[in-house]
Amino acid sequence: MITLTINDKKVQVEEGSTILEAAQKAGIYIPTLCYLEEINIMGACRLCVVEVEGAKTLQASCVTPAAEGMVVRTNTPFLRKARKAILELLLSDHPFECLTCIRSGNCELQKLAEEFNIREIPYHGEKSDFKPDTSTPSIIRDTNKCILCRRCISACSNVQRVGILYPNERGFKTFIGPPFGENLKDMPCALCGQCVLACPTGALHEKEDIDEVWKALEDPNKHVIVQTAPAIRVSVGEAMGMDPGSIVTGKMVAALRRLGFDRVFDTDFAADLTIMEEGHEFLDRLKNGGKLPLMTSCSPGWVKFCEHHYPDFLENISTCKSPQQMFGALAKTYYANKMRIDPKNIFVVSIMPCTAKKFECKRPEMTDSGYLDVDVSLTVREVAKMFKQAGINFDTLPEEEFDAPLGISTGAAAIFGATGGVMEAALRTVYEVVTGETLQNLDFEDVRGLKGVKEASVNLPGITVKVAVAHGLANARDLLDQLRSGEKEYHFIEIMACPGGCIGGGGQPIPTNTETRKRRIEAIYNVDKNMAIRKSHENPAIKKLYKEFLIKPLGHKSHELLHTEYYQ
Ligand code: HC0
Ligand code: SF4
Repeated sequence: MITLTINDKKVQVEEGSTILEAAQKAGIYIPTLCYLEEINIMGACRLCVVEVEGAKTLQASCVTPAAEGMVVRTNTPFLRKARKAILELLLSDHPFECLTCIRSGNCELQKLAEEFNIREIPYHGEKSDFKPDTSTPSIIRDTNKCILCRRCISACSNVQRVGILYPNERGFKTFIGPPFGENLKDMPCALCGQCVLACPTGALHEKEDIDEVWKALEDPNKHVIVQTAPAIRVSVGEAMGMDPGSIVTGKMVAALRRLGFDRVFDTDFAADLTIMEEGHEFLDRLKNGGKLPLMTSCSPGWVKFCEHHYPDFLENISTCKSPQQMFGALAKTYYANKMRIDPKNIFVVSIMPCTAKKFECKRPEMTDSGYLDVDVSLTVREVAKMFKQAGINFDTLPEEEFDAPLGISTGAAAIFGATGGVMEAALRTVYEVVTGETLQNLDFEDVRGLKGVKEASVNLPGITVKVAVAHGLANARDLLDQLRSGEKEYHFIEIMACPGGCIGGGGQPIPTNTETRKRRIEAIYNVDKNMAIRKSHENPAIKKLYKEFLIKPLGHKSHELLHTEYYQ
């Protein structure tokens, strides 16, 4: 341990800690901007500067190691002036669009400008004038709002190891983006949105589709239905001001109903269906010598990443569409028939923790119902805005139930939202289908948690099935490279593009960090534990769907509506 003095207070920290960490441990606030815990630690913005006795210049506390006997001051008139000048310089090349900015009210630069009492900018001169990149259906890059903190670069290069964002040019002309100012559309970008979560301002954000949903809700000829992703029932509350990990399933249903949706359904229903189809696909490949390991297909960021970076594994990816898309295809066929509604008048909205889902629903493969299977996909942040626009007091809402039949689901579906959940749900079903026996312990602990790559094995008659789970694209790379080299062999693999799985998706509330991810994961497993049914094949609405419509897993209708192939 090291002892140093910060603002006359003795602080003990472990060797290797930075001054910033020591201050945080002592409850002393130092403002930061480019610093993002565990992701971006480079001392670029200098806002966290402190005075260190004996040092000739101010030191960036996020990168300066704490040392034995060090005497530090974090709050002096000179430091306040220096920090204010840094902010004023940043703001001198920042558009004054706070009132109309997507991050207004949740912008780190805006918060600091207010804290430092900045009422005018003393520096006037040339301003950056970049054209926003609106080339993808998922993410918008507005370089004029970029403060060059490089947090997005670290998220893309280190957390995801995709590496398509760079500093371009030099000096005043510097901008962060794909090389040579290319558009995201023309890059091997996964559209995962981890860069969006890292951005402190409005320079990177989702493409907003709220107005399109309001328009559909206002159209008397449209039957507008909504589906909610597994991970959002533990994060929508957070976007409405509740604690991370609050479980708000019933209130979320009530709020969506008050927005005017004709039916409030659940992606979890389709997640159970995915397990039926994917579980049988796995058994079919195992029995008939199909391509193994089978890899899950539900994370569109992962699928896009595979298409660009590991096309040799495309045949390994399950032909199952994601639950979002299975839901859409069924809504405009099975449900439309049942309700006697012309599918052209059905408008399907999904609420997802994801930016890549916006891209997925616009993929040309996703029109097997004869229409766009899912019309619009909103992020958690967008739906929270709709609740606020509608004056919904989330806290006081009653708990309401999803509508039947596309709202009935199991605990197995709920855990899809956490890394390892799809695998665990699949194993619960595959085991019972193959052995005909009741699984004694439903909790596959080995595939749970935040370890980058997890492994487990399950004994089925005549074979030990080896499975692996990776979350975050850097971990996916490690796993895929080991498969390519023959170092590892598995039968079944789950890959999710985002760290933590969908609970850490690019469409989740900001901030999303390790702490919020942990709390949301804990909540997801509590949802599962409290469900009456916890295995997908026991979902009565799914049984009925097969009886009335699909007939059997991997049957003709399933192939027509629920399966696809990926290529790029
Ligand atoms: Fe997910 Fe999904 S679990 S990808 O992470 O499979 O976005 O929550 O909706 O589709 O169900 C996201 C979350 C989903 C899908 C489901 C899968
Ligand atoms: Fe990188 Fe993901 Fe952002 Fe694309 S969306 S730039 S892959 S972090």
